[in-house]
Amino acid sequence: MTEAQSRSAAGAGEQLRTLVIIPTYNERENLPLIVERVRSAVPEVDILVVDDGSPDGTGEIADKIAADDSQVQVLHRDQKAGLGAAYVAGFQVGLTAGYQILVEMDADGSHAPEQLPRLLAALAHSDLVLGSRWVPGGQVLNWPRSRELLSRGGNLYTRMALGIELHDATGGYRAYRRSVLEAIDLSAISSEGYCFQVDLAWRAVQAGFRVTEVPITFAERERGESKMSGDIVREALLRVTEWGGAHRAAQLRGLLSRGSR
Ligand SMILES: Nc1nc2c(ncn2[C@@H]2O[C@H](COP(=O)(O)OP(=O)(O)OP(=O)(O)O)[C@@H](O)[C@H]2O)c(=O)[nH]1
Ligand SMILES: [Mg+2]
Repeated sequence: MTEAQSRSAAGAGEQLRTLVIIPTYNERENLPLIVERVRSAVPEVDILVVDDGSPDGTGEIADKIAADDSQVQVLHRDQKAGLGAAYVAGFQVGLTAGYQILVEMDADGSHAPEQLPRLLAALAHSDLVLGSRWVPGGQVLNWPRSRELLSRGGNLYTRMALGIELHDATGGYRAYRRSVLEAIDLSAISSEGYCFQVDLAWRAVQAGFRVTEVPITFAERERGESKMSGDIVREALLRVTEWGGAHRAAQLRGLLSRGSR
């Protein structure tokens, strides 16, 4: 299907082959619940669980679910290598298998599968749809004030450093047209935490794709442990600053070379 055909198919409400990728590390309590919710909210989509050898047995639970449901697959990786690497591996599997739409979703229930149709519908007029907590209509439930400030502050900083209009570039509930992921050199991506999300959104914007945001309700995880760490925040801050600096320098060089002509 050409890009134009797939766009009009999405516009007409026709179902494009869609893969929801769920990375897991120690999510044994959450995984069965999230898979069940995705399967009932959007029965036509397939699911790929990408487990990094979770010591709590999440991988085996995923295998059991997959054995009973042909729409669920599992990718096992040897060791915890970060969210970004897990998604890159998942995207590669999905692209090779021919999926037209690839979705990112956390396993811990923060991203409501019931809101997935809203993200998929917005692909009719975009190439990458970000589920956004920080646009009107978006919200976060049960987050401590400190976490909200970190996310809002991180997004404000990202917007200013990169000069982009996105309000939630760090969020991890999103839907990509395959063309976006095909255009990005996935093997060059080494970002891990939230920074991975900014990295992909930034590359998509720079490549000229249409990136839009739809409001979501994000709920704090109820079960299991967070993998969030100070290192993840530091990685994001450093890299966004570097990308912003490089971008501004390129803009300046462009201006100077025009001026000297
Ligand atoms: N495969 C894999 N999945 C990971 C890794 N780190 C985190 N995840 C998963 O990525 C998703 C997001 O991680 P979370 O720990 O929920 O991160 P967060 O949402 O920032 O933090 P909390 O919700 O506060 O716990 C979850 O489904 C995790 O299980 C990893 O190294 N490998
Ligand atoms: Mg989470």
